[in-house]
Amino acid sequence: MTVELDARAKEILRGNDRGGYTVPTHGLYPYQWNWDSVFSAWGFSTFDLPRAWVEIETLFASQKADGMVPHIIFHQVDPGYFPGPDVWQGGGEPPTSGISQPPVAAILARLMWEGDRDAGRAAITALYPKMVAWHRWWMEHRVVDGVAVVTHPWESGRDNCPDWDHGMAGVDGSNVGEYHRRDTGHVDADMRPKKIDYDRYLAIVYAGRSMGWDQARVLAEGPFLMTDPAVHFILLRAMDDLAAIGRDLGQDVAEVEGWAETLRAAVPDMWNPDLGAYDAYDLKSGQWANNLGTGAWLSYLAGVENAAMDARLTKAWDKVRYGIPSADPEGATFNPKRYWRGPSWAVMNALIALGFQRMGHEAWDARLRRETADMIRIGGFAEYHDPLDGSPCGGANFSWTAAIWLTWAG
Ligand code: 9YW
Repeated sequence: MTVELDARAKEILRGNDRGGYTVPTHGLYPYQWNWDSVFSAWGFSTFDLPRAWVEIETLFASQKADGMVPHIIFHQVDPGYFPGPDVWQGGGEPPTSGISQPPVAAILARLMWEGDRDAGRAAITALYPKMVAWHRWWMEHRVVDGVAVVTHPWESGRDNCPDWDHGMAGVDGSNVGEYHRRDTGHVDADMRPKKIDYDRYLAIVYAGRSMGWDQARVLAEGPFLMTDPAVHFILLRAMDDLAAIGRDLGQDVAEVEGWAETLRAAVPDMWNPDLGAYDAYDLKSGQWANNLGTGAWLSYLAGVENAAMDARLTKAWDKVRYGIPSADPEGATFNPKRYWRGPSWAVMNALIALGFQRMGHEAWDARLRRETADMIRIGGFAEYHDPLDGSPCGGANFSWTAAIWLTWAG
């Protein structure tokens, strides 16, 4: 069984390879997505290391002059996905979107590099200054008072999770006109964000576009701005990993270490005492999200933990059977099949497990790995899974789920 799943996972990655970059899955997502691509690279690194490094090189080839690495790169126009390059108008050749995605590159590149330094030396040496530039972009354009923020739910990678409900309520989506969604033609509409969400996603894109994606203006004037503990902890961990890579390469890492210090010093500011956990905060309306979600779970990744929160989190985990739920199972809006509002994501479980490993939570790591493997055995290489019964949700033959099987779960 395991051998068969290994072979199938490799087949999926090879099948989603479009030559230098990997699509998340055929049909639903026909372009290169930033963090999907890095997870795919990690997956490739288990059986084709040169191909793995090429994946990250292709991603960074679309880095903007200001250092941003875009969230989607539209290599070949495909009518199967909306909104495409004509809507985004993010510039570039190939064209890109106008926002970024969680900066996991340094975290996984370090693992790849430490797995085989000789094979990775040239690639990591070329990549290092690009990753520094991207992290500088985050510090300059997506960190407010030391805390990481997102200017669009898509920038967080967790589109419709309950974290964003307050911020989204403040976005006027009534003027976006008629448009034709393609996602619901590929997968069950009950597993996707709702129309009201899409109207607002588009309204935020139109606002950024009208500012010519001037990122200082997007931050200051955009219609959505929330702190994101998940991105914060990912960025903080990525800073530590980037500094480690830099030291290995004999670079002066003082600037990177300084960024890590800034982010670390602000961790207490993300603590919501009423929730008893790290939480997202809406900078527009001044409200906590009050959601026990992925952000809290990712704290371990950055070497942060809190005994009071541990108990809250494990209680939520115990309510489901297959991995970490993307929203609190006891929350009023929990839905085990609707995208980021409850389902378990193999890719998130793997990232959370890297945190457990960092903090020496071996039993949690083993449990999460077992549950994720079981979920994939039940539901296959789906985009994500129902955390109650492991059934497959969203798109099938998903690159990042295949990658997680090969690197950690399988
Ligand atoms: C979208 C590709 C992307 C992921 C995101 C996920 C979803 C929807 O799909 O975004 O249309 O961009 O939320 O994390 O990168 O798999």
